[in-house]
Amino acid sequence: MRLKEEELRFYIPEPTATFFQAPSGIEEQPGVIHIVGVPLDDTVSNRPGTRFAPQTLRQISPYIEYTSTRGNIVPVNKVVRDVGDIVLYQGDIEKNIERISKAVSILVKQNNLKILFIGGEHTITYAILRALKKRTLLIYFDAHLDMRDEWPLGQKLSHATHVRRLVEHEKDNVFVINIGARAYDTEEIEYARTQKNIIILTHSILKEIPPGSVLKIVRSAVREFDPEIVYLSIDVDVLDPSLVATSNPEGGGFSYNDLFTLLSGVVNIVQDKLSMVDVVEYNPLVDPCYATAYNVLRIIVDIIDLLCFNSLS
Ligand SMILES: [Mn+2]
Repeated sequence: MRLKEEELRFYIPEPTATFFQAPSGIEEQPGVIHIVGVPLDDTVSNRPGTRFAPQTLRQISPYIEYTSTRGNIVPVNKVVRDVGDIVLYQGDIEKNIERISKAVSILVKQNNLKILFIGGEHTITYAILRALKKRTLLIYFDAHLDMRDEWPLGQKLSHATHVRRLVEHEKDNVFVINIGARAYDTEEIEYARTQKNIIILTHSILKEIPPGSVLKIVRSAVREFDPEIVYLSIDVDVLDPSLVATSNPEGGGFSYNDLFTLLSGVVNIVQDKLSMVDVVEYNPLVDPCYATAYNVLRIIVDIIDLLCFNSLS
């Protein structure tokens, strides 16, 4: 690897086990997806435990079949490299945001590196995007808007406020699309509706319009905003709580098929500019017998398939 390995390894030590038992490290080949665990769990207001997600998913990952929802068998050894988990200082959110941003800025010195981040709580998205310093379109699947001004009251930066902080900080340099929100309060939805660089496609809107119309909205936002990069974030609580255990579950969510239809459509639209994705908020501590980890791993296999299959065929 051309990166300064020593500099990177201060933040991300070599993993002892790897996702899908794929090789560790960094490989600058087109089509290779680098997995980075970000076990941030500092501001979770309901049920803590997301910090254990990267390790748990890594341990279970060799036992699944790598067949994607599209029916492709993903050659994980060829297309996946596990970089490891960013070491964080439990309980120190400011310091941890800084450490995540620093690790990401070292990684992105390498042009066009494709990275799949595994959270951790959703606040990792804020830390990662702050490091990119590019005109960015953020598309996030989430049961929540994460646009409160403070949550809990008095706390400015948390899993429930990070998208608002991002918009405030990056201003015209960021455009945000939420897909699937079904749990929000008056203050945050009013905020979202009054910002020119935010589109919200709530769960109730999605019930009224077909997936093709949703994708049309995404396509025209991409055309009008013309981002340098697109960043995709999947908060797994967009799925119904019967399908995945999370820190902040909300009833009445997406089926896997609902998610996959929109996810694959979005990736298809933004593919050229998409090099980073995160999957956040899975919580193994509320997942007895790891019954729902397999749905999170399916999301991960599907993303790898969607991101790299074109370059393999
Ligand atoms: Mn979220």
